[in-house]
Amino acid sequence: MTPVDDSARIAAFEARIAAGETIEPKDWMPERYRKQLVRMMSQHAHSEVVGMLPEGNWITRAPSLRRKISLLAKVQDEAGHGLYIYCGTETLGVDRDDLIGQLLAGTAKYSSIFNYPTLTWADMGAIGWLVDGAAIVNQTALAKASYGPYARAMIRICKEENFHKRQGYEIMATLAAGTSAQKEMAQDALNRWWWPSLMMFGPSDKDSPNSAELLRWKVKQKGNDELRQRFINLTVPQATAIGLTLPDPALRQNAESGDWITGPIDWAEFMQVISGNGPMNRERLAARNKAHDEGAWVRDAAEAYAAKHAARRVA
Ligand code: FAQ
Repeated sequence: MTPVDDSARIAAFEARIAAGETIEPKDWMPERYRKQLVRMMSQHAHSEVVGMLPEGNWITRAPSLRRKISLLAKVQDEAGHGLYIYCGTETLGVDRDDLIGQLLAGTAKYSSIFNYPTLTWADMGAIGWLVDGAAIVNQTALAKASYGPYARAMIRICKEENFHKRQGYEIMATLAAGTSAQKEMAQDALNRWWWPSLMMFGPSDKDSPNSAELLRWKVKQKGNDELRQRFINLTVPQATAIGLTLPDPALRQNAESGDWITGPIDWAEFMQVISGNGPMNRERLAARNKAHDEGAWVRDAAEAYAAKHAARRVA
């Protein structure tokens, strides 16, 4: 078979991207663009779904009815985010079952952050404040991504993440203004979640194999380091405002740029976590597999219901 010459189509596609146009599912796109989107969007969807586990763990132990309702709503929102993004991924011609199969088999990536344990109630505050806070910084940029279904999903998701961040920050502020034991609990949670939150943005640009291509195709609007810096600059004054200290003796402000400069990030720890050896990787995958197995009857029932209705329509 003679290889197809796509150079004219690629040039037209890149001109559309350069002009700021949005690419839609039925538009022609280079296979590599499609693959990159499937990779990134499926990892993102998996992260939302696995991300329910660390917080789901505390729903039954929330300290009041109000806290329980907020946490329950937040965890349900994360399930919804997973669904939107899996649907978005299906517009690229992949089967959701295949993606979920990869997650359950441990061959797909999901965000490193969800492989850390939630040890105290203050961790619910730290996750909302820092993890959702980092997700908002990252996803506000993705809301302008060149692929329409992904960008549109991000707009709605960011609105919900804003509520998540506020409920987390409020938990932290309340604990930090409480008894000395409560303040200590909040500080301990911040100490454990700060560095993993910075790792959420991915490796430094110089070690990020996908960034250049994704930036060129305007899937990513900004590099990993720039988004991380934005998150740090937003978060340092928030910690100070509630009397907590970031666990970084090297943290200092650059007088010229105003940027807060952190000490070195432990990228060896990050590599361990994303290769399956973080503190909770095995537990998270086991929990997802258990939930999937226990939900088999729901999938069977939904299929039987759909088949019954399809048969009625034919009759
Ligand atoms: N964890 O070349 P890059 C949330 C991998 S949602 C694990 O820089 P890229 C909401 C990367 O995949 C959180 N792996 O990659 C919530 C690649 O591996 P591959 C999820 C990571 O794609 C809150 C390799 O390293 N958000 O939190 C990570 O250009 C609370 C090289 O990296 C998204 O997924 C990591 N942190 O940039 C839910 C946002 N970082 O695939 C519940 C969308 C990098 O080549 C509770 N994704 N890797 O084998 C993105 O913005 C990007 O994909 C990055 C990575 C920035 C994550």
